[in-house]
Amino acid sequence: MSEITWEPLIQEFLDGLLAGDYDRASTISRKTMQQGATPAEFFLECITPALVEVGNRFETLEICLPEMVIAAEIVRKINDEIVQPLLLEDRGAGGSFRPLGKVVLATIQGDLHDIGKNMVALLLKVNGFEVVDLGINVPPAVIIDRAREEQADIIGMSSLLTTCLPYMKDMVDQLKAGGLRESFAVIIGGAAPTDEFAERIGVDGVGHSAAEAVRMCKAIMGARTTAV
Ligand code: B1M
Repeated sequence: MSEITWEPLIQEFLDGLLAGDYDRASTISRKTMQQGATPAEFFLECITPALVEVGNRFETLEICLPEMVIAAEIVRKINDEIVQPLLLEDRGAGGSFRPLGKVVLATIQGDLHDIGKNMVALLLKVNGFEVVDLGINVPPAVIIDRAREEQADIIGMSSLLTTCLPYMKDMVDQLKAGGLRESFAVIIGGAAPTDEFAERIGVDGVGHSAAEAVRMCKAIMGARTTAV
């Protein structure tokens, strides 16, 4: 971990987001990584808390939906143009490698949030997984069909909206009804699902950060390899 003091940077980055100022926010991103923060660290320590604060201000009506939309758009651009290329560089020379496992990943039906899900996809790739990203607002049946088609090892679902949690349960119920529950490990994550919810619907894991998603997937594939 770098020796960076994050609080002032979060505040500056947040100010950039709330002012709709891409240049300001991207300059802070570049500068912080030049000072030694890794891209993953910057995402976790600066982007994520700034976005949480954007959400808090939306909830307390200090800002309106268009401001939240603009903040999210700036973060998407910074992720695509700065964070992701640097993270992929860290992956090394590339070339042929045998993936650790295949993950079919989606933001569940009804939910359009994808900043966190995209980071999960990226970190899984960086850590050697093949990821089939189905995008946002994906119905359970579509996830299952695709997981079968792709012969995936793991299904991952993300949700930030509590109103969409029933679709996660529905996905697991559909797997059970089709006799497919044992065919895939299922992990969930995002701000909405709690540990208690995960246990109740019977998934193999719940994660609250992209790093946890990677740990869960590695543990699942590790367990499978040892079991063979
Ligand atoms: Co929305 N939004 N939003 N929003 N939004 C939240 C989620 C909210 C908490 C804000 C608030 O009120 N405080 C609230 C949900 C309340 C609730 O359900 N309890 C909310 C709301 C209400 C809404 C709308 C309904 C607003 C409206 O229209 N009136 C609407 C819903 C649209 C829809 O989805 N149908 C809406 C819309 C939007 C925008 C489009 C403007 C934008 C999303 C843009 C986009 O994603 N492309 C947006 C944003 C940006 C947010 C906040 C501010 C930030 C979300 C984010 O990107 N966080 C959010 C506030 C908050 O989260 N506190 C909020 C950063 C991201 C890195 O974290 O996604 O949690 P997160 O991902 C983490 C971990 O959770 C984990 O790893 C990630 C990386 O570390 N993780 C997994 C995620 N998926 C995982 C999967 C795994 C494992 C780990 O395994 C498979």
